[in-house]
This record gives sequence, structure tokens and C-alpha cells, in this order.
Amino acid sequence: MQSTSSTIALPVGVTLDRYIMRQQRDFPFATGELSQLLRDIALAGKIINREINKAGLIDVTGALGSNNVQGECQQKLDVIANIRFIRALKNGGEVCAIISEEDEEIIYTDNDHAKYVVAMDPLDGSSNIDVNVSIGTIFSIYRRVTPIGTRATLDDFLQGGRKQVAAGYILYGSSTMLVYTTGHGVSGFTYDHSLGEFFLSQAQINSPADGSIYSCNDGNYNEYPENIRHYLETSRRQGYTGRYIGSLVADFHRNLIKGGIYLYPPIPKAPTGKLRLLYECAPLAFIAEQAGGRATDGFRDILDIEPSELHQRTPLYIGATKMVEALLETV
Ligand code: AHM
Ligand code: MG
Repeated sequence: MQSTSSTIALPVGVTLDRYIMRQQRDFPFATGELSQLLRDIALAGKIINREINKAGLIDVTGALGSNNVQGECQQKLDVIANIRFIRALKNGGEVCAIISEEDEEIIYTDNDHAKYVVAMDPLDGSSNIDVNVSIGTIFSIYRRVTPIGTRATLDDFLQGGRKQVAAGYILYGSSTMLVYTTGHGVSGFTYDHSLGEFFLSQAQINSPADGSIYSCNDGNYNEYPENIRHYLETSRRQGYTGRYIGSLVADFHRNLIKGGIYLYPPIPKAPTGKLRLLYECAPLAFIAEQAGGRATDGFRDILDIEPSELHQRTPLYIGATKMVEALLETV
């Protein structure tokens, strides 16, 4: 996917704010609401990043179980991230409703005049949260389909992935990165803690067409469908490298940059896959495609799946185009 002319013109090192403003100028009828929403998401990311960075201190200082400055009881990081994200989006005013991995039902923001809805996993990689391993936030933005001024409904969220207006993730890793797309290529921003700003570090991320990394939970190997076991055996014979962090964002990001495939097939305890379509798979599929990669559930492109439930799960095979295509040939 080619970047727009203005994207190319912007040098690595500009701030996220300036980048967003510049992108907005390319769309004469843009109202600035999406730009503001992206800034709100970046702000939420900075706040979550701060919370993650002091994670160990929660126990050290004995704060667990006590109240913080807002009078909230200290909670696990994924719950804190959820609260912070929702608060940032509510205060920003550009979102009429949110769905989150942490909440069963739609969350209303009381901004019925806003035209966007957000689906998010505020802190993905639950098994890595307490052990100082990379984790991430995933978000997906849709334009609502119900009339502005009314209460958002399920229909606003049950849109196919191709309807996404923007999607991205924040990776809390060896550095904190925000990667997003609005459908004009993929850009990456790195957070400078000392300045409290995201700076453009990759103006256009193009994923390698092929690669030699496969990422899956090897402990589930015997439970995988036969064709997936066959694909993995072939990959091993070809000398591919197995890399699995167990945080989708981190595994996806590594493969996006280096070339690889991430697999979460159906298994007996998760017969339709483990990962959630709306706030894990569809946003990463949008980014993968925009970077030149592919994402499938084994039969359809992830972006072509019409969702029927908010927390719907799907198998996921995502990454370098040639690797995903080789896997599809085994079906
Ligand atoms: P979570 O939403 O509970 O964090 O689960 C999603 C995570 C992904 O980040 C990761 O790729 C996968 O689950 C790991 O699952 P498993 O431990 O079954 O390999
Ligand atoms: Mg998750």
C-alpha cells in the first residue's frame, strides 16, 4: 500500500499531533473529529504507559487494595487501563459508544452527537501483564450507522472490518510505540518519555512479502487441525524460527517488521478460536493489509467477516502474504 504524498513529505521525527494535523489537511471536508479522536487515543496510551511503568511499585508501596487519588481502589492493570481509556474517550467527546474486552455490554459515553464508535482491547496479553513482558492496546474506529443524536446500538459495532475508519495498537515494549492506519498506509510513532510525546519513527511500514518466523502456542500443537500441523511441520523442516511472546500485539508487531506469520487456530477448548474479531483481529487485519500483508480465518479474509456478536471469536492467521497464502493452500 502506497502512502499519500503528504505522508512521504513528513520527516521522521515530527510529533504525532503535527502528523495528524497534516493528514487532516489532505481531506478538504474533514471536520477534525477523527483527528481529535486519534489524539484522545494517544493520550489514553500515554496514561496507560505510565500505569504500566509503575506496575511493580503497586505492590512495593503497598498500594494494592488502597484508594488512589480519584478515590478508586487500586485494581489490576487491565482494569485500570480500561477505566483510563474509557475516561479519555468520554472526555474527548468524539465517541458515542465503546465496546471493550473488559465489558460485556456497550459502554455509552453520553455524547450521542458524536459520529464514531470505538472497539478496543485496553490491555491485551493478560498472561504477561504481571511479569514485565510486552503487552499492548488495540483499537478500531467505525463511523456509526445509526442517526447522529440518537443512542448508538449494536448495529454501529457489527460492521465488517472493511468499514473501519482507522485502527491501531500501542505496544508497551522495550519502547512504547503507537502504530495506526486510516487506510492510507501504516505509520509508527515512538514515545519519548522525557518529552511526553509520540514522534514519527516509521513513516510507512511495509511488511516483507515473505518471512521465516512462525508464532503460535506450541503447547496446543496436538490439538490443532491437521492442515495446520502439516503447515507447521513443513515450516520446521524449512528451518523457520518459532517465536511466541503470547502477547498478540508484540507477536504481530515483530512479524510485521521482520516477516512472519501468527497463528491462533481453533482448538477443542476454543472451537471458534480464542481471539476476538472486533477489537483484536479486525484492527490488526486492517493494519496487516495496509502494510502489504494478509489476515484470514482459514477461509475468508478477516476483513470480510460480517460480525454477529460483540465479543465474537475467530481463528486468526495473519502476517506476511506469502506465508498466509502457503497456509491457505493446506486447507
Ligand atoms: P487476552 O485478551 O486474555 O489477553 O488473550 C489474548 C492473548 C493474546 O495476546 C495472545 O496472543 C494469546 O491470547 C495467547 O493465548 P495463549 O496463552 O492461549 O497462547
Ligand atoms: Mg485481549
